[in-house]
Amino acid sequence: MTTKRVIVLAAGVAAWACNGSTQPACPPLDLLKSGGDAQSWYFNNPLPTPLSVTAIDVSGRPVPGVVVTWTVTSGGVNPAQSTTNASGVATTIDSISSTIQTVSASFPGIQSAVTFTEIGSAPPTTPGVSVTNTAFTPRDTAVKIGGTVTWTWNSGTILHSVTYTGGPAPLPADSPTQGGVTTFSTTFPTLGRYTYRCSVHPTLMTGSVTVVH
Ligand SMILES: [Cu+2]
Repeated sequence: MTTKRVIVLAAGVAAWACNGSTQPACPPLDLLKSGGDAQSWYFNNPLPTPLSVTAIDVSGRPVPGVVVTWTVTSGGVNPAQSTTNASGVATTIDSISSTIQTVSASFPGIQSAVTFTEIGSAPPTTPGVSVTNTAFTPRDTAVKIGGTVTWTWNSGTILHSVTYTGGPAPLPADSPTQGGVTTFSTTFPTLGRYTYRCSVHPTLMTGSVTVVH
């Protein structure tokens, strides 16, 4: 059988198999970004949100079973290939090792690859948090492992605390409930995300510290 006849036969089968609005979906035509684009995070740490794409056919229906290849300009993705699930979605975990990273997702025959752009930076080693009436600013802080976070009270005589509520065990020591011109510091030797709140204003004042590489 000639190559030309094989192609005609294959096209005919595909058209029959995916005709109309019922499943199965047609062969994949394109990828759509489903999540994880334009994140800012720290060098050599997995981005908080995995990168994900959805394979769609000519009618926009999700296509399962498509092997997606992820290509990075720096850093790395794990895995470098992933297969779309029953919802047509493939994901990968991404890490950055430069200021700007471009990740592309594609499969053989795709019209044009999808690209993600991520921003990397070095994590701070001594970040500060302001304690005011009634918020921690910034609410979410990142620190390099082994670094120290310092909270500075800017709340006059109104009392607040830094009271840990979650994170890798053992939790760090809490601050006193205090006001005036004062500070409190915690050094973080363990990777992970810690949550804390003010014991006086537990619903108004919450925060987190994420310890990264
Ligand atoms: Cu408070």
